[in-house]
Amino acid sequence: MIPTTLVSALRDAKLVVVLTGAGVSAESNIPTFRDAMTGLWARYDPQELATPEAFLRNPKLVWEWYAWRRSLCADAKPNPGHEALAALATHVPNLIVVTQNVDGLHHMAGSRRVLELHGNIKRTKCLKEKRVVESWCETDQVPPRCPQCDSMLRPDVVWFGEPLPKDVLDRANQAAANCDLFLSVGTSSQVYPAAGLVYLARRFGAKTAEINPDATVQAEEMDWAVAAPSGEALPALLAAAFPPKD
Ligand code: BJW
Repeated sequence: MIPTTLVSALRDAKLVVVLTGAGVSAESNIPTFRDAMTGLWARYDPQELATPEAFLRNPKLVWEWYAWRRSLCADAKPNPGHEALAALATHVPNLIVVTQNVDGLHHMAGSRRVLELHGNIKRTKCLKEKRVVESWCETDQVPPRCPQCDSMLRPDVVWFGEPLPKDVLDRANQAAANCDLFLSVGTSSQVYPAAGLVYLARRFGAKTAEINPDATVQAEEMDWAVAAPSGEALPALLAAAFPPKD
């Protein structure tokens, strides 16, 4: 399943960047966005739920949709794909996970160097002052209010048309430009700027690989495309590059 040349590139790499998307959490029972039958956008309209305009139009609807998604994430556990990435970081000199996921499962699996490009669903921030509010009271008011400025709380995630957190994006760009190996795992590679990181990595000389059961628009441009679920391919890659010692 894993090309031997990819295994060698992993063994030789000084800095590995792994861009992850919703597919990495699919095996933890968190729905993806764009899978044809099971993706969230097959059932829900992103323009009504994942834009700042949607929140201003109907804050209660958006808050309640995210409350449902938050409960899915709260019940979820890391899968073998998350665990393999955390283990891989103990074998290679430097490994940075750049994730589009908001579920926190990489941290839960034990990954330490994680850049969350699209925020984290477990946090909220207030609409007016953008102050992060880690915990809040569920009251009759939906959405709840910021205890300090009394503006509405919203999920601390990045909606369409919003800028990504600048410091996080800067660090992701820097990591991509400096890595030897860039792995794109479980993402449809349709959402920018995240989908552009692989081009930056290539321009600065990195080898690139995709892990996804369905080849994406970027597959042909990669050095390797592994057509398999990440919960199988990442443990297989780890075992091939760094076999357990007995
Ligand atoms: C498996 C698997 C298994 C299944 N194993 N794999 C350039 C060109 C065109 C457009 C743009 C551009 N630059 C910017 C834009 C606009 C826009 C954009 O990209 N639009 C495109 C969709 C057309 N981008 C933005 O608006 C971004 N902001 C921005 O650019 O701001 C600029 C700005 C600057 C200054 C001032 C103002 C603005 C923001 C994007 C935010 C995206 N937000 C969401 C919601 C986050 C919160 C939430 O969770 O609700 O992020 S949308 C959604 O898509 C979510 C995801 O993180 C993101 C990416 O999705 P992902 O992870 O790739 O999931 P899927 O479902 O698409 O793919 C899953 C894959 O897994 C599939 O391929 C499966 O095959 C695979 N899979 N099982 C491995 N077991």
